[in-house]
Amino acid sequence: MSGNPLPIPPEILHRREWHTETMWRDHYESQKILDFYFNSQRDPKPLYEAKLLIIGEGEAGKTSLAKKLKDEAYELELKEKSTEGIDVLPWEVPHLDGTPMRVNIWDFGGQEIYHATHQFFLTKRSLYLLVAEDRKEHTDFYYWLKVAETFGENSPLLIIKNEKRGDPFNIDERALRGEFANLKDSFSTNLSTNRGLDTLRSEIQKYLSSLDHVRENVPSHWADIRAVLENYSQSRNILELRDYFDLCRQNGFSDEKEMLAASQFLHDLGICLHFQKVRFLKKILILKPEWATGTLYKVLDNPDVKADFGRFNDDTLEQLWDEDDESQMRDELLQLMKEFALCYEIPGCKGRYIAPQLLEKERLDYPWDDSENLILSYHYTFKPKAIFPQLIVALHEQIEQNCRVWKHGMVITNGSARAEIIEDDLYRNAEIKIRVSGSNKRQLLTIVGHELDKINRSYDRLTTEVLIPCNCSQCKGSQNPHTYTWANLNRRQANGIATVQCDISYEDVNVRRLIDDIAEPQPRDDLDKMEKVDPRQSGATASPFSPTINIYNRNDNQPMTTNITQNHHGSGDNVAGDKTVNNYQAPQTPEAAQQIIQELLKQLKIDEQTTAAKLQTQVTFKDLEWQQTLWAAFKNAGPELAKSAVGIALASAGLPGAIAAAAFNVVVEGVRGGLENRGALPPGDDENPFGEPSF
Ligand SMILES: Nc1nc2c(ncn2[C@@H]2O[C@H](COP(=O)(O)OP(=O)(O)O)[C@@H](O)[C@H]2O)c(=O)[nH]1
Ligand SMILES: [Mg+2]
Repeated sequence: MSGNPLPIPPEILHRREWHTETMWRDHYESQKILDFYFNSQRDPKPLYEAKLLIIGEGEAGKTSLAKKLKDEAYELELKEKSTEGIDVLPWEVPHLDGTPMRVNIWDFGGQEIYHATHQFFLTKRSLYLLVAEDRKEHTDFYYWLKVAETFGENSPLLIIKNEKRGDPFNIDERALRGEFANLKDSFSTNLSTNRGLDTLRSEIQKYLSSLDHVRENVPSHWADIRAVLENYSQSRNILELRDYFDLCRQNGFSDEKEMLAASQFLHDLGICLHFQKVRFLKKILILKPEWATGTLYKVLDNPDVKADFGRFNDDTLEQLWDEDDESQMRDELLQLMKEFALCYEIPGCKGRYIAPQLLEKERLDYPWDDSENLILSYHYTFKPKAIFPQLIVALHEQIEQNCRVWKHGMVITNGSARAEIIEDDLYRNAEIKIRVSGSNKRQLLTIVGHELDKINRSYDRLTTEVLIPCNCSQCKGSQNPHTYTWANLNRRQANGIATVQCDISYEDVNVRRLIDDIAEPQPRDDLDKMEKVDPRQSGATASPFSPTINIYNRNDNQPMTTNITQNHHGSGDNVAGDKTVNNYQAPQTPEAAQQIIQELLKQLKIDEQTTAAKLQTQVTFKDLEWQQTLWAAFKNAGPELAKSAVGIALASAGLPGAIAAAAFNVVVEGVRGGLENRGALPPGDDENPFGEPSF
């Protein structure tokens, strides 16, 4: 259903969720889709609601513009209070079809501190206005357009040139348009004289009307509950989940699952916040997102906290969160800050916290043994400013002496291994460099790599490359070695090319050695819990810590890369293949394939009572991705390794010896049958590639 042009919002059709300990996950829940569809057919009601986001540097005139759009008679204030976090202003404007449309204007604080929450509030399917003023030269159009593109996806963007001085100013719009398809147009205005304001308003109205979801139908009881929540938000900031359920029941809902689907929908539209997957937060709906962000920024914007470079404690929170709702919700608000990676609690110091973006900028001094280091770096075409603070929060438990951390770097430890992680202060063609010393280096590198991969993947549109330094006689130990991308080394290995020439020394370097130096052989238990990564969402990221599986299309033999990821806490994930074509996933080495077979078979429910027939049924009815991956792994492992992998997996699951012996053919036939039923058997595989089954 998700590929069909149904009048169903993507929030319902295809939902991404933040899993606290893992990552974003995709959901296709057929019952929910069907319920929504039939409900909206029975009783449809278009919501006529749109979100308008105003972004740009501080002082550009964003708040003034928001107020002027609502009311052109609004008098500019000489000293407009600078926006803390986000303000949300409702604006009624007619749709081009004449129906009144409700527009929520999201006015963002421009200071860098506010960038940390962009990921959560810069939404898709919205209209973006990028406001720039003529008095300051510093509007970085590239940065803001990149931000809007990264978070807003295909949402249209208009540049508003606020000519405060009255002089026209020019930007190289042609160049920007060449790079950013989301940039639709630009307009000049002067907010103190209202020059250009009428045109601007009608253009905005036009773009808002053409957002395709604005007239989407939602079941009428969903629209009702939305209105009820809106009403409640006039008088309160928070609603307990059970009260929300009651309100839903009074408005025609009966099923709690549907109530949660509705609150997720409203969350995605930015109407309220409901973090259903976070233990502390799932029990409340935050009716005013701007209230929540405002309270968080009360802490981050506090002069004392800033002067202390981001350090604060429970007393600070008690003082700053002194209003009724704030003091009652202190635990939840703190949890929200942690959830947004805005702060972490210092290990061993209960009640003391650090907000990493406020840390000292200067690099710390510490001893470092630079012999025999493992080194690699992540290269970002565009690096959102929140990435490094997020990494600090993710790794904070391992920070050396709890204090070797600054705004752009940290040293973490694991046993006697130490890792130094430093980012450059760039956002374009930026780098995060990692070097590891001590023993068990690869293990620590893997930990860092996992966390960083996880963060990178939580951004839909990031492209990153892992760079590995050359180890030829000239580069080894050099501060400026030649580097290879991980993807390149992998392609070489997959195509049987054993060496690569160093650009500096022209020596031929062994590819396998370069790879083995960095990538840890996968620990078995880590692959236990498999998680799916949508290859479209994993971007161009190929990382040694999200071991790569190449998906070969049989016809052109072009590898498409996707990731198998694992994380060091003991969950890993497996690959989602491309469902529409006959691809199969080919793990790089027979050993990796063997490993995958064992891990996939662990997902079966096997005990002493399992018969050959039960086993075959299970395999035949497993999901397509599982089958495709297993099939590819079988072929890459080759008959001997594949057989032994099946034997090991089933025997260790407790399957009686007699069945385990025959199990290989049972599994092969089962998965082949499953693929065949779904029309997903790779061409040429109609014959059992391992010979006739002999049960
Ligand atoms: N003279 C003049 N002042 C403006 C104009 N637009 C905004 N301002 C002033 O510039 C300051 C910053 O504007 P504000 O809307 O708060 O910027 P924001 O930080 O982007 O929200 C305020 O004091 C405004 O009154 C304009 O077009 N002309
Ligand atoms: Mg403002």
